[in-house]
Amino acid sequence: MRNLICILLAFVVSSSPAADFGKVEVPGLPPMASASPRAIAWGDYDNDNQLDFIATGSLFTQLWRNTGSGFVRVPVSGLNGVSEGSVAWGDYNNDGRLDFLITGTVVVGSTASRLSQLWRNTGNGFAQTPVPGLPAVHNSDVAWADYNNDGRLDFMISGTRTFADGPRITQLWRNTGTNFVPVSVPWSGGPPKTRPSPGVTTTRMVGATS
Ligand SMILES: [Ca+2]
Ligand SMILES: [Ca+2]
Ligand SMILES: [Ca+2]
Repeated sequence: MRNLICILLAFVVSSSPAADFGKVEVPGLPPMASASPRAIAWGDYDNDNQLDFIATGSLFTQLWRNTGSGFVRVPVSGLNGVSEGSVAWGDYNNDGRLDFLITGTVVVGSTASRLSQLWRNTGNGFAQTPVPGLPAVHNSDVAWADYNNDGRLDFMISGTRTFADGPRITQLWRNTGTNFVPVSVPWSGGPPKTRPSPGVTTTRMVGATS
């Protein structure tokens, strides 16, 4: 019986498809400094059934379109390069085109500041869409989800509002159909800076939702 199990296991292993990954060069894609938090999000923003991606890193933000045989960079007018940020795709207005949220540190001249911006996919490019009251953050994360099942994507945002390590925020914003409004989420887990208990893990959420 033991020999039979070994033979079956050997058959399963030998008949399993081997993982076949190889490095794909993307000429022009800048390296990301290891000390700077960065983010990459996949999403088929032009609906050609080929996943594209947007990357942020050391004060850059770049959209790259999948041509089927490689990637080409697509300029987004007015989009700042950021570092210590996050980016996430989501079709917040249900027009069938992926939009995106981006946060992070931006430097204009010699002045560093933070941003949190929603960019709408117009079909011919992207246009920044104001979200009144949305806090600008860095060391941040953003994620889309329809938490209240009304058919409209909402989002969560977390991060730091100053360069002096605080104040930190984590907020849920509800999509009303015409705008976004913050939602009060009662917190009973202790002071905001309480560290998680041993064994508790947190998950960074970066991805596309269509
Ligand atoms: Ca595509
Ligand atoms: Ca959209
Ligand atoms: Ca919703």
